Amino acid sequence: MATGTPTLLGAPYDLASSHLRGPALAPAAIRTALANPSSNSWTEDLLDITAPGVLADAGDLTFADPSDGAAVRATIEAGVGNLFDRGARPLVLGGDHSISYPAVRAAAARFPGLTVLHFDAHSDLYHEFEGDPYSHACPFARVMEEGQVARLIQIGIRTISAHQRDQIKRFGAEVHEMRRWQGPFDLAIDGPVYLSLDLDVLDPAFIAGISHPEPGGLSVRDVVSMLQRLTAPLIGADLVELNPREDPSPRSGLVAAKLVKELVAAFHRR
Ligand SMILES: [Mn+2]
Repeated sequence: MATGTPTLLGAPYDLASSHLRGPALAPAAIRTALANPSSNSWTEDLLDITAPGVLADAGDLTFADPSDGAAVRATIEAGVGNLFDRGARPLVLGGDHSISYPAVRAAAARFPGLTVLHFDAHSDLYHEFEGDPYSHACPFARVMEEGQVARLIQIGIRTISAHQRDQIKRFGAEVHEMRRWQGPFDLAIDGPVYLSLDLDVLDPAFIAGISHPEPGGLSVRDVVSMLQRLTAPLIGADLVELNPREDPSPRSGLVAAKLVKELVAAFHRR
């Protein structure tokens, strides 16, 4: 099941962002960072991501009319579904976090019993945000309403409101709040996993190029360690919310690229 080549797919879309534009620039910035000679192409457990069969790149999705959110979501769901149907394992580069709803839909339709493993400062479970049910603050509410996902596990959360607390209960989300963080741990997950990684799970000390910096977060090493301890079969993933406009240096892109590399390693572990 979880054997296809991890394959990058850019979703350069940020019109569902509630605060700042910029994540549409992220797929290009992450590819540039992956090729930056400041580092090499090896993961920490000695996988060369430029070797044949380790990581493919399907390029970026194109959105004929980015102002048509329904069409954008349909394009993402079809593009991710197409990769699954070709036997690949998509690694979607957002984009803002709204892209995860259509991406998870494509995954859940093909993998019964799917667990969504979600790293984020935010639960992204708003029923609607500023009138938009497809805002980047809402993707996991839409996912859970459809009942196609077995488990939603959230890690790094530190912005729960009363409404989101109610949504967490309503959907049975398993939330590992940042206030109780005691270091990286093993996750017991049976069955296929889709991993959604919002870069703002990181403490702003580690990354400037994000739209919603939330103090009190994880270190890069914490996230890398969680990825390295993941043994459940990964069938797909996304990495979202890099905002290159918020960091004129290459450093935030390099953080994203580091996490892409360790995600690729996690894909190959099973
Ligand atoms: Mn977030």
